[in-house]
Amino acid sequence: GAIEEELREALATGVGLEVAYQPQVAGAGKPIVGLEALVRWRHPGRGMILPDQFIPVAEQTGLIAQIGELVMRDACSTSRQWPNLFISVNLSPVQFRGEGFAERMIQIARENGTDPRKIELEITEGVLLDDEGQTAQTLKALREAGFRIALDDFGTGYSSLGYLHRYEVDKIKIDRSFVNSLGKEDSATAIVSAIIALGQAMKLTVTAEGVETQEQERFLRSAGCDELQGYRYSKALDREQVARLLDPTP
Ligand code: G
Ligand code: G
Ligand code: MN
Ligand code: NA
Repeated sequence: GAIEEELREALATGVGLEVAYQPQVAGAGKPIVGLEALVRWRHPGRGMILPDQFIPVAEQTGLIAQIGELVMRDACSTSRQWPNLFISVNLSPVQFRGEGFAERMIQIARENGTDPRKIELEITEGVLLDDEGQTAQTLKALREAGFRIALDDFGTGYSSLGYLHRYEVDKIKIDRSFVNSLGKEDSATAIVSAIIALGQAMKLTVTAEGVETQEQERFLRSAGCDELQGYRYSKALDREQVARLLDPTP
């Protein structure tokens, strides 16, 4: 279709696909510790298109591999610019299943002079649903190279606990639907508290996504959440905006 052709063109010309970065903080009033890379498509006619609208097409057409590599290269160069921060990169299940995926990630980091320990790869249940042997092998290769692994959208899948039991990960990111329901539904309070306690017991870092209000922040802080991300701190920014936020000139 039209989207596929235009996406191919954007990849071929390098015009239109951009990466924005959303800050992650080490707690209320604490410094920025990480940036999540979020791809955007500045379409010549249609304006800014968000990933929900083109990632599925990219997955169906195989273009996701190229998009993923573009995002990874951008993340590596951002990592070089701010070596004290970690950079999070979202992985599509289709991309993860691709032949030689772990090797490509390792190669891109090496080509860009980026320490894989500064790159965090966010995977969702969709990644872990697949063939267990292959998934475990790819995860192992990535972790051995130094990449950190985060379980994104944690708690929304079918078998979140089963995955934690089977696969070694470094971090869990509490899905923003739970954070959004804090203070509105008692179950959200219980679920978020339990996820944080679970993360602490397993010595994993716990990040809350979609933090918007002071009440959510207060609750998450008192429950012992390690990192916070959401509009309360910052939306996704382009690199110049990140630079102004991190290195403000007086
Ligand atoms: O802000 P936002 O609309 O950017 O992101 C919407 C969804 O798209 C999120 O679930 C996010 O994980 C996903 N997403 C954003 N950037 C990427 C990317 O580079 N690759 C993949 N596979 N998904 C992404
Ligand atoms: O699934 P993933 O966690 O990668 O999604 C990131 C998405 O969450 C992006 O679309 C980003 O724009 C969005 N997002 C980030 N912070 C907030 C927030 O505080 N509130 C809401 N509603 N969305 C957010
Ligand atoms: Mn994410
Ligand atoms: Na998420």
